[in-house]
Amino acid sequence: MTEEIAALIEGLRRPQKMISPKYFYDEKGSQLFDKITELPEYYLTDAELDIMRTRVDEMAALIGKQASLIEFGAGSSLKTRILLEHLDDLAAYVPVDISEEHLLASTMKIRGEFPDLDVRPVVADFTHSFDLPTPTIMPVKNVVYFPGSTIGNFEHDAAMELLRVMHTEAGEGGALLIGVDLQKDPEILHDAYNDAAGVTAEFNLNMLRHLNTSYGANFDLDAFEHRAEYDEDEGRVVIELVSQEDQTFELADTEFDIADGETILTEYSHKYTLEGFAEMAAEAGFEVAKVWKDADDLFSVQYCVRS
Ligand code: AVJ
Repeated sequence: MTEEIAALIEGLRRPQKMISPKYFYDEKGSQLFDKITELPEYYLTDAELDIMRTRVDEMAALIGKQASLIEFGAGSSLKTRILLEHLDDLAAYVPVDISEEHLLASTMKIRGEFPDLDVRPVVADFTHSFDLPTPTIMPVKNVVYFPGSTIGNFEHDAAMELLRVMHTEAGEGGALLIGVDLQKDPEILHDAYNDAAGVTAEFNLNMLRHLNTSYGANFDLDAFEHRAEYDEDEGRVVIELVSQEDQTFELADTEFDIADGETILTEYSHKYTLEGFAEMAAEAGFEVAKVWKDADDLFSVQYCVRS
C-alpha cells in the first residue's frame, strides 16, 4: 500500500472522518474551482484581484529590483501575471508545486508571456523546506508569494509550520507576500461557500467521484450532501459531506461504515483578523510591514519581512 492510500484510510478511520482538500483538484475539480472563483457569492478572488490591480505598484516598490519571486503553488494565475507584469527587473521567478505536470504546463505559459524572465520551476512539496535553484543573476533577496488565502486550508500548527518554511526559503533579508482572507459578517461567509448555483456543492461531491475513479473507492454520490458552516469561535468555514443514510463504502479494499447524518470533513477555510495573522507571522519570524485591503475590507494582501 502506498503512503498516500495509508493516509487516506487513516483519515477515514478517525472519529471525525476526513479527506484532505488536495483530493478536490483532479481535472474536473480544478474546472469547478475556476467556476467557483467566478461566482457572485465567492468574493475572495474578485477582492484579491482588485487589491493586486490597484496596489501592484506599491508591491513592486517594496519587492525592489533583482529579487527572486518564489511562488508556493504552480502559478500562472491572473494574480501572478499582474505581479510579474509590474516586476520588470526580477532575477528569477520560481514556481514550486508538487505536481510536475501542472508545474510544467504553467511554466510554459509564463515563459511564453514573459520571454525575458528567468523561470526556474521546482517540483517539491512546499510544506517541507526544499532547495532553491541558482538563477543566472544573483538575487538581491527572495520574496515568497502565496496568493489565494490557501494558508486558510491549514490548521493552526500546520499553518505555523508552513510560515516557518516560507521564512527559511525567504532567507536573510527576504520577505513574504501573502493573500489572507479576513473574518467578516457570517452571512457573507455562509453564502460564499453555499452558492445559489450549487457549484460549491458539486465541487465538494466531486472529491468522492475522484476517489472512485482513481483510488478504488465506491462512494454513492447521491447518498451524500454538501454542508458548509462558519464556526465563529474557531474563525473558520467547515466544509463537509453529510451521509444521507446508514451506509458502507469502500476505499482501496477497505470497508467503512458511516451513519445517517455522520460527516466526512473535506476542508477548513480559516478566516483571520489582522491581529491574529500578525501574531502567527511574528511567531514564524515575520513582521507585517504592509497590509492592503479591498474597499469592503473583505480580503487582505500582506507584505511581511523577516524580523
Ligand atoms: C482555495 C482554499 C482558498 O478556502 O475558499 C472554495 C477553496 N473551497 N470553495 C477557499 C474553496 C470551497 C478555497 N481556497
